[in-house]
Amino acid sequence: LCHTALAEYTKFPEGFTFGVATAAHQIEGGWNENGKGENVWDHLSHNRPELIADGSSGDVATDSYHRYREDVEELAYLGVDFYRMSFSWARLLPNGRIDNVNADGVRYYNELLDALAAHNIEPLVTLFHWDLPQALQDLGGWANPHMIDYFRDYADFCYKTFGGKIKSWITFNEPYEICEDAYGDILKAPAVNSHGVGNYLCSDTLLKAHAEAYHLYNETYKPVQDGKVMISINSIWYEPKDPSNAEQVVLAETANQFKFGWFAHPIFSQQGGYPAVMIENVARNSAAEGLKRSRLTQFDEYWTARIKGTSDFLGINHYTTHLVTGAGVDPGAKSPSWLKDVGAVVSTDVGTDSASAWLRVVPSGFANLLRWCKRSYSDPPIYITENGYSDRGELMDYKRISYFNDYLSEILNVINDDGVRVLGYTAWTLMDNFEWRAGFSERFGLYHVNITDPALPRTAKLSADYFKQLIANRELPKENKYKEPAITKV
Ligand code: GBH
Repeated sequence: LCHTALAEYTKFPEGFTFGVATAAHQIEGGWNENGKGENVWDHLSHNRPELIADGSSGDVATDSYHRYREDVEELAYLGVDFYRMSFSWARLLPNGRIDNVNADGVRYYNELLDALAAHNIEPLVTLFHWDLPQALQDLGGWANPHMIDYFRDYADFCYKTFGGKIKSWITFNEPYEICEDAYGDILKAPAVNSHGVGNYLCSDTLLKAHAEAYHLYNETYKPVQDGKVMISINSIWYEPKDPSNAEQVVLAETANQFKFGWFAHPIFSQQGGYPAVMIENVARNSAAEGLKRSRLTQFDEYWTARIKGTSDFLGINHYTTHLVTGAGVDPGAKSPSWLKDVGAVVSTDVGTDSASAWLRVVPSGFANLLRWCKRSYSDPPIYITENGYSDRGELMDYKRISYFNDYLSEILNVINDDGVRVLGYTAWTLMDNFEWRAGFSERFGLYHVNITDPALPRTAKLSADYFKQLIANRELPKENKYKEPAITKV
């Protein structure tokens, strides 16, 4: 696999937009300042610090609660069209409910949105990027169906309060990670670890909550505010280890239906509801376990219709590709579990590496994913809402640049060769930040942040320069002046 060949296409189409992303809990800090309530990540990092690689937390993070003006200066320097950010639910509504509004939270986001507007940077705001108010978690969080109402109320509050300044909304960031990693495992807060059960209770509630927030905007706010609402779904794209092995080909498709299709199929497919193979596998395993009902609740007619079509764009977060190596129960699968329900053995032994064990560099997988989305979901308009590479924070981050360049080149290939409608691209992330359970040990930023200096100074990496040029020219660099200098042997 050679990814350094000169790109066939270099120019981005007219109207294609570029941005960078962050998430509130990863950058804001100020975790208990001026009325903010505790969220599930505050709770996890304070009560189970052993679960965070470097024992760190989001207490201070990159201190964007105080330093947001610096962030906006960096965004202006990069020349981005838009900034993808998220609201901290517990900063706005400390107990999660609308009977207790934190005025300081409203002030903070208004100032940030005004600073963006002053630089002509469009906000793209995510309502939920994983930081659930702990008060709602105490009631069961996303496993509690009443969350549909709490989320709709929160969305309503945000549309009403900030909707005049925001034209693009994302309801949920990465529903798979919310349900599987946080309820079906301990990889994300609140680390419920109800594998094979809590994960599916979560998806039932989350998809309904998403649909309600979408319909609310469409009916009540869109006529006045004229904006769009979407969801961002993460894909680990699965490919057969041996493409000539028919069983592996089928299983890779099954894995993609379980991973991306779990949330995309109910919203973007013609039929709606969960993918057939998911319904089948979970029902079969549930019966074998002696259960009376499938662990995966199906949507009835009302909800199938109500969830279908509730996203103006398909938001895709994409980082990596993994392999399916055969049938059976993956050695890492708990019982019961999502992975056991998939029924495939998976491997990360593909491409080149990064600082994150899960993140392998496989640009061709990105193109395959995008073509698959076009085929599976009737050619939806697509925004790439995250894409990025981790290292240990080097300033001369040649590998990040080559990752961006190769992945962007695949976007151009599918736009030009396959007519995939990719409308915009978002780099993850503006600056090194609190990388969840990895703490600050894995870094994805265009800007370096020195977390040992209390002033938390930000320094542009070489990739910031690359991204700035890319946006200014709307074109991949013809000659790669960002290539790592060859090491001369003496
Ligand atoms: C995104 O998740 C998030 O939206 C963003 O907040 C985050 O900072 C960024 O990517 C970089 O990670 O190693 O076994 O713990 C990407 C999806 C979810 C993929 C967690 C890797 C970790 C599995 N990621 N998963 S494990």
